[in-house]
Amino acid sequence: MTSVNSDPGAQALDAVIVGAGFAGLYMLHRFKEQGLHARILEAGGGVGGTWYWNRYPGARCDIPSLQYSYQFSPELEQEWEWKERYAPQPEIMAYAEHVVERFDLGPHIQFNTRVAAAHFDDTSQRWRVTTESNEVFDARFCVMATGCLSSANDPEFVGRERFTGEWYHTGRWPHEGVDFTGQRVAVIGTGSSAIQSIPIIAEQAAALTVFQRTPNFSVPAHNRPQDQEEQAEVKARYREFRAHGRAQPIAWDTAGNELNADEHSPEEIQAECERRWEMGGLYFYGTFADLLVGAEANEIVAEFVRGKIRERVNDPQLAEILAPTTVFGCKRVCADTGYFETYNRDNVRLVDIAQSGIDEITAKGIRAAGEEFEVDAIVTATGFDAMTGSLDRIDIRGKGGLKLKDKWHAGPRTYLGLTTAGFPNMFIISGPGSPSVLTNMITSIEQHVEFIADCVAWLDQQKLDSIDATLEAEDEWVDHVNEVAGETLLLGCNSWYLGANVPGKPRVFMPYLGFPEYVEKCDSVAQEAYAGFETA
Ligand code: N01
Repeated sequence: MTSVNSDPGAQALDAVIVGAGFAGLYMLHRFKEQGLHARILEAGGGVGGTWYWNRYPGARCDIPSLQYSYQFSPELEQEWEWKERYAPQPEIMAYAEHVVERFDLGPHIQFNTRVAAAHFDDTSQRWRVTTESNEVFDARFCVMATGCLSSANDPEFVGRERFTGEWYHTGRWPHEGVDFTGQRVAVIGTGSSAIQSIPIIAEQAAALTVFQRTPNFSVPAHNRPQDQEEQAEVKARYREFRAHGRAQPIAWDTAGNELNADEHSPEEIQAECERRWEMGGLYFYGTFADLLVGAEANEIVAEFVRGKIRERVNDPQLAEILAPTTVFGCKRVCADTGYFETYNRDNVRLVDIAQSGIDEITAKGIRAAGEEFEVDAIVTATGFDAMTGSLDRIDIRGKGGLKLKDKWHAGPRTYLGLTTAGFPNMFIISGPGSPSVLTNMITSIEQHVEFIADCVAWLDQQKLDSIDATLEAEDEWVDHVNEVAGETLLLGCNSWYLGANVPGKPRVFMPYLGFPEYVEKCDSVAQEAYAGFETA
């Protein structure tokens, strides 16, 4: 049903989509196919979302590209040729740009347009979306495709304003690149972004000092040029290959072992761990079926990877500082290229700040662990205000002027991670409470988009104007997400999954573990005339 524009000064649309990452692009494509008048509003100057901003050296995906890619179009799957096993950022950007061209999305994307507010109008039952430059859109649907890892986390370091050198954040990397040749560089943080960029910065810089608050598990990615035979073989059976991926808990094929650790002999355990080491990176999630739920299974894998760190780092004391003591997978495991070996270089130093953190930033560098480190450039690889950060930065108000920030003050609450009660016709793609960041993001995104597109088509068939989650359904879903997380080992460390990386953020486990179960739930909700929603 098309309702009337309630505001003559506003541009009327059927749907505003916020963000031109992989979620926004596919949402636009689906809406366009359904004949909806939709537009993407994108803060950046190009498409790609997190891949547009994260141009730091070494940025690449950690799921093989043959899987970390769209599956909605068999033609697209066949025509795109991946060049590396794990595509680097420029190749992923080129893919996103190709998608825009191929599906003629360009005319419906407005760049350099940051959304400041989205308010639901109780009278017209429409969304009024305002940009930072005061452009106003009036739309029946508002889809937040704002991404899970797009709001940079900028810790408030004391003295930050005093620093006279260059300051970078991996998540907002200069488009022209940075040449560190001959410079003294500091990197703060040792998450995925740091682990990918440190080996490359170390090769360029005169001296590199890394400030580590918590060590991370990382396994060599074994990146290499894409094997063309493998690519042809996968393309020949892409439907079956994708279906198998979608049937896995993390929505991609890790060639997961169906047995628990205790169903193996010690020799078999060792062989399986070595096999995973050869497969590389996140294939380690498939080592044992009970990896994320069984403490013993987890410790076996954790200790195996610690052993490898001890082999990779020459100095035994340094190796101990670099070896995590936490649950394996409690924070997202990293896939690296020569990360631990980088600490064997003469120009690299690790500073353990686990106890006292960074004391202050000075005009010339960083004071920490009782020393001042003089540097020319500081790279903060301090991550993101994940999952809720980008929504928080928009003034979102639902029925009766209810602010999303107020509703979520004790932590995000959603139904299926896709909607939140009191905000009719607003959808969130890969929101808190959806599998999102625990899965192959592109596969999750496609499932969400298809759910939303089908829901909009159903509303029109039923001649309904709007849909809103009920509080009861939302409460039940939030309890269920917590219950599932509570059965795992994932609550045991200070991860961004829990919001623990951002001071003051409520500690709530945000993603949902279990892609196939999630899809089943969404399918049954749709089949039961959108159970758990009320319509008008
Ligand atoms: O961020 P992170 P990231 N003082 O939050 C430290 C995806 N990703 O950008 O652990 C000192 O993981 C912080 O320390 P601690 C992927 O899902 C994927 O690296 O909080 N240090 C940590 O070491 C990933 O999980 C790829 O104690 C501070 C680091 O900064 C997610 O994005 C590549 C600090 C932040 O690590 C985030 O990764 C890159 C402070 N005040 C990212 N505050 C792929 O491979 C934070 N830290 C696809």
